[in-house]
Amino acid sequence: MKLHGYFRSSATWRVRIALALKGLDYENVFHHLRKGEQSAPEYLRLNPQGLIPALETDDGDVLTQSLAICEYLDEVYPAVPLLPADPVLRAKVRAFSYAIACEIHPLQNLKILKRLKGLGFDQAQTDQWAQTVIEDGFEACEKLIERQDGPYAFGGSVTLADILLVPQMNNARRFGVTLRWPRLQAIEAACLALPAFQRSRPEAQPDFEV
Ligand SMILES: N[C@@H](CCC(=O)N[C@@H](CS)C(=O)NCC(=O)O)C(=O)O
Repeated sequence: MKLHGYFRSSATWRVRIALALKGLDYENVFHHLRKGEQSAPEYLRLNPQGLIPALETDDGDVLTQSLAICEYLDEVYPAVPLLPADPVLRAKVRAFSYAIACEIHPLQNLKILKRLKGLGFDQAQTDQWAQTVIEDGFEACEKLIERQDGPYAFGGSVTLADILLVPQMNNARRFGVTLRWPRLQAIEAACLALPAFQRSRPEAQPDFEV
């Protein structure tokens, strides 16, 4: 498999965690987001959305959208499942994951922040925008799991919810959000104690830059 990504991309990071949890080997293809390489014609042939990640499978199919990729990996490589067997719990794990992937992350994505700047926002205002989006989203995420046991978001096994949370916590720090969600912070700490999460951090990637 080939993973098209970028060290800092939180959507790519999700897929790196899923691959690492399942112990799968893959090749990296890096696309420098700040240099706009996600919009190069060769990459747009793989993903017409001009977003990373994309995963080229062993059979030569190209998959896009990190959640769809994680669920594909879970179906094809079911060892170390990323979703609980119970349908209600599975729906809750997906709901938590979508709260991040559909309601927080897209609003603070590079292209949205660039558009805001194009409309006249300065750096402080775009940072404020991103902070508010993340704070509102995390406030809800903390409540979504208040009745769940730890150490992970949904009990004693890592799920898709944890895979979504850890990269988003890093985005929160990058935008200067003061973290004030004890449960989310405890989950992040528990996840980062695992080798699969450690190996998937941006700092551990070959294309990492300060
Ligand atoms: N919903 C997509 C989001 C993908 C996405 O937004 N990727 C970001 C990097 S984390 C990107 O490529 N941004 C490029 C841009 O905004 O121009 C997914 O989960 O794969």
